[in-house]
Amino acid sequence: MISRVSRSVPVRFGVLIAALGGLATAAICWQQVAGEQRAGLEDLERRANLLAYRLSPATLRALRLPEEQIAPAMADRLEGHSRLLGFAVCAVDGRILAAGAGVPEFEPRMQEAVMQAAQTAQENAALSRGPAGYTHVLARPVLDDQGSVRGVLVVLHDAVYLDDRLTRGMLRGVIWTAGVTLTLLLFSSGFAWALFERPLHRLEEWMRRLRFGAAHEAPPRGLAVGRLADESEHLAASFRAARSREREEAESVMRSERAWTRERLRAHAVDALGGQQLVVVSNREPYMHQLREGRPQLVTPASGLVTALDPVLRACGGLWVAHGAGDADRQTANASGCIAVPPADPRYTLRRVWLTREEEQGYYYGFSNEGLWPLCHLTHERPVFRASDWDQYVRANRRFADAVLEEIGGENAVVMVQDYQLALVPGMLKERRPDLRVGIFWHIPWPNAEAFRICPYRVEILHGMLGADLIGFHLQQHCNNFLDTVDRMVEARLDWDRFAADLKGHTALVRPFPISVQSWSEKGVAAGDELTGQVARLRQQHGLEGVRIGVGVDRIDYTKGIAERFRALDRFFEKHPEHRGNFTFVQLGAPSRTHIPRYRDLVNELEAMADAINWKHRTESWKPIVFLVGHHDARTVYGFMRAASLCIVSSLHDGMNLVAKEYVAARGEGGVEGEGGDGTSADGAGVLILSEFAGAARDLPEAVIVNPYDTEEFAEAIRQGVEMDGREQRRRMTRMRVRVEENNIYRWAADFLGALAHAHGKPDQPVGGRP
Ligand code: ADQ
Repeated sequence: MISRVSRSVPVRFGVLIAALGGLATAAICWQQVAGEQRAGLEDLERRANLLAYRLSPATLRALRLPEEQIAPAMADRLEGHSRLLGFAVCAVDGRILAAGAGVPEFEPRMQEAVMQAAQTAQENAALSRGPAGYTHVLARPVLDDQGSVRGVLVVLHDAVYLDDRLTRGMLRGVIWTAGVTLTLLLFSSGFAWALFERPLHRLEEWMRRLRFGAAHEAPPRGLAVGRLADESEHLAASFRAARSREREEAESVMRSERAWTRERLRAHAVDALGGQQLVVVSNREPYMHQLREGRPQLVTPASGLVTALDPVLRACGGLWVAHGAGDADRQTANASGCIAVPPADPRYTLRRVWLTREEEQGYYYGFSNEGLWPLCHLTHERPVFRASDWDQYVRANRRFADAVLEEIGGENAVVMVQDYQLALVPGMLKERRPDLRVGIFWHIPWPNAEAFRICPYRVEILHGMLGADLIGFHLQQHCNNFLDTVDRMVEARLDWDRFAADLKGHTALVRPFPISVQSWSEKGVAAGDELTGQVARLRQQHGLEGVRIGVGVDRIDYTKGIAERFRALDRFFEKHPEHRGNFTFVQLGAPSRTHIPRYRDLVNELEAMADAINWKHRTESWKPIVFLVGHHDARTVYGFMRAASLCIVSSLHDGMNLVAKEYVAARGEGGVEGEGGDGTSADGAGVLILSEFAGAARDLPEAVIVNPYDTEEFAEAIRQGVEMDGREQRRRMTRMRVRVEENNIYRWAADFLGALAHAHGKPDQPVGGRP
C-alpha cells in the first residue's frame, strides 16, 4: 500500500507542475496571437485611411458632376490591386455611383458602413465575414465646403490574411503548449522520482530488511531530507540495540534458572566489582535522623531512589555518600559524618555530606528542583534558572565529589552516581581519578533536545555527565533523547551503533535500565493473620468498612497528576452515582520539597479539591476520597495496597514510577479476606490504572492505560477498573506480577553494575549487555 501510494507521487507531482507550466505557456501564446491580430488590423485601418484621404478631393470633384459622369471621372482610380480590393463612390442613400471592377459584389457588406457614414458624417470601419473570409470596409463621408455630406468613399480590403495569421498563431501556441507540458511532465516526474521516490523506495526496502534481521546494514544514502537520514540512523541503532538486548535477555533467561535475589546479586557484585569498593552517591540519604520530642528518631524517606538502592548496598556492602538533611543527623554520625546503617543491622557505611542552608537552597531547591526537575518533566511547569543557584549547584556537586574521593582514599572503587542533582559529579571524579569506574543513573526522564536546549548550563551539565563511563536511563527513548541532545549541543563524537559518546578521548556508554522493586516480604511487612488484622484496623480507623477501596501513593508533586486523578474521580461519581457508598479512594500523599512555594501550594490545593469532591458526593456514612497527608511507613503502605482492589498511578510524566510496580508486587503474596465482600481483592486480583506517560507503562502493558489529561477517558477507566470481573483482573495481574518478580530491583542493580564493569576498558561489549 505504502509503495503504491509513494509510486504515484512523482507522477502526480509531474502532472501538477506540467499542468501549471502548460497553462502558463498557453496564456502567453494567446496573448501573443491576440497582439499580432490587433497590430494587423490597426495596420490595415491605417492604410485604408490614408488611401481614402488621398482620394477624397478627387471624389468631391467627381460628386459635383451629374451622376452619369461620376464613374468616367473617377475612371481607373477606383481599381484595386493585391490586398486592396478597390474603391467605391456611393450616394448618401447608399447607391453605388462608381466602383472598381470587383467591388460591386461586396455591396451588401458595404451598405451598413456607408449608411452610418452618410448619416453621422463620421468615418466608419468594419470587418465583415463572407464565404471567402474577412473583408475590411472603410466608409469615409465626402464633405463639401459647407460641411454637408456629398457622398461616401468606400475603401475595401481583403482581410483573409488576418484569418490565416490567427490560425497559424493558434497552431503555434498549441504546439508550444504541448511541448512545454510534455517536457515539464518528464522532467519534474523524473526529478521527483530521483530525489524522493527512489531514496524512499530504498529506505522502505532497507526497513523491511531491518525488520527481517539485517540489523547491521547501514541506512541507504541520498535521502533528500537531512533529518530523515538522521532519524533512520537512530532507528537502525535503536533496532540494533533492541535486537541485541533481546538476544542477551533470551540468553540470560536461559542461563538463569533462579530469580535475582539479594544473595545472587551479592555474588554477582563481588564478581563484577573485582574486589573494588561499591560507592553510591545521591542527594537523598537512605537513613535520616530527625528530632522527635528532643530525641533522634530514624526515618526512611519516601523516595524511589532509596527503595531501589538500599537493598543493593545491603546486599553488597560499601559506602553511600548523601546529604545529611535530618536535624539529628550530625549528632548520630561520627566526626567525619559517617554512620553504619541500617542502624539496627549495619551492612554498609553512610557518609553524610553537610551543606549550608544557602547551598541546600540554591543547589537542591533552586537549581535541581525549580530548574532541572521541570525541565526534564514535560508538565508545562516553567523551569527557573538562577545564576546564584547554579553556583551553589556546582559547589555542592564539588562537595559530594570531594567526600567520595576522601572516603575511598587511594583505593580503587566503582561509583554509582544517582540522579539529576549530581550531574557534575562524574566529570569531577574523573578529573581527579581517571582510573575510577563511574556510572550515573538518571532517575527522571530525559526530554527531547529542543526542550533541554533552554537550560543555560546545558553544555556544562552534558560535559559533567559525559565524564561517566556509563550513563543509565529507565527507557531506550530517554537514551535516544540524551544522545540526540549530545549530538546537537556538544562537540562529541557519537557512535550510534554502540550507543556511545566520545568526548575528548573518553567514551561514555548510554543504556536503558528499567528500575524495579524488591518483594514486600523483604521489607518486614505484616503477613498472614497479622496482615488481616492490620487491614481490618486500617479500615476501621478510616471509616472504610464494607466498601471497596482504591489507592494512590505518591510524593505530593505536580508531576504525579494527583489533581487530574481527583478530577477523574469526581467525574466518575458524577456519571456513576450507583458506586456512591460502595467505593472509596484512599490517597496517601507525602509532602515533599515544601520549601518551594509551588509544592506548598499544591498540598493546600489538593486538600481543598478533596474536600470539595467529598462535600459534593458524600452520604451520611460514606465519603469518596480519604486523603491522608504524610509519610507513611512501609507496613501502612503495604496494608492499603493489600486492601485496595484498584490502584491509580496518573503521572503526567514519570521516569518509571515504582508505586505501580509495588502495587503489582503486593497483589501476589498471601490473601486478605473480607474487604468489600466481593472477592475482587482476593489473591492475585487487583486492577492497576496507569498513566501512559509513566515509564512503567512500557513494562506493564496489561494495566488499564490512561491519558490523565483526558478526564472522561480517565473516569471511564475507573469505572472499568471498579467493575472488572475477578478472572480478568487475575489474568492481567498474573502477567504483570511475573514480569515484576523476574525483573526486580536486584536484577536492575546487577545489570547496571555488570554494564559498568564492562564499560570500563572493554569498549567492545555489545549493546545492552547483561551480566
Ligand atoms: P519518585 O518521583 O520519588 O522517584 P516513585 O518512583 O513513585 O517516585 O517512588 C516513590 C516511592 O516513595 C515509592 O516507593 C512509594 O511507595 C514511596 N512513597 C510515596 N508516597 C509515600 C507516602 N505518602 N508514604 C510512604 N511512602 C511513599 C524518582 C522518579 C521515578 C523513578 C524513581 C526510581 O521520579 O520516576 O521511578 O525515582 O528511579
